[in-house]
Amino acid sequence: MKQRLLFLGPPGAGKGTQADRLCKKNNLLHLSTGDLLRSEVQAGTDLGQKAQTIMSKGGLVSDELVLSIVKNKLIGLDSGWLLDGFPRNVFQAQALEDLLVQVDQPIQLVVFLKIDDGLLIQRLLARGRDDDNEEVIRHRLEVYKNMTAPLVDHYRGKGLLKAISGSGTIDEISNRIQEILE
Ligand code: B4P
Repeated sequence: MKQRLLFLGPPGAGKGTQADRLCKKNNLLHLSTGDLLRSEVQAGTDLGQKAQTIMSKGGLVSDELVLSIVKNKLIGLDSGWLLDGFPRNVFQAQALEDLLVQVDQPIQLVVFLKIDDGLLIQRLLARGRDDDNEEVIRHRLEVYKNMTAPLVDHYRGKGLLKAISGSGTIDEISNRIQEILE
């Protein structure tokens, strides 16, 4: 099975949910930049304080902060990994590629979870995290369309992307992902 994966998709597509399951089952390190940033916020670090205001409005935290977190986790790692919610823009994707060349661990597969806006909004409102209110969700979707969606073509062009539908039950989506990982 592929050991170096990236999950791409809009907020609420199920990236975090599926990444968590897959990593537990296959012993991969789950690297969610959203979770890592929320831990910094909770711990009240300088980085967390800088990130909090941006996250509560649904914007993207600075590339510099996010990259420093990811680099610390990836360098020296000897297990497989799954990147969830990172990269979020072309600059982060390029920086990631440079880093992965350095550590000689190229991405093996990018899984793109496709899903309609209506379903995303419904799911996120039902979750009700601090940044899950309708105004902030709509802004996160705009940011996704402008900044993150171009990565779909970026990875498709490299022959790394496989798209699956993100609608259906959590088990159905896990099965779809399992099929493309074999
Ligand atoms: P993230 O933590 O990445 O938030 P997200 O995109 O909303 O999460 P995700 O898409 O994983 O949610 P999931 O589908 O699992 O980012 C939050 C913020 O952090 C960003 O807005 C940004 O400010 C900052 N940030 C993070 N990474 C960054 C980066 N690289 N650069 C800059 N800033 C960054 O879950 C959604 C809900 O749907 C859950 O309640 C789940 O239970 C439910 N669900 C999942 N699958 C379902 C299904 N099949 N059916 C029904 N419900 C389902």
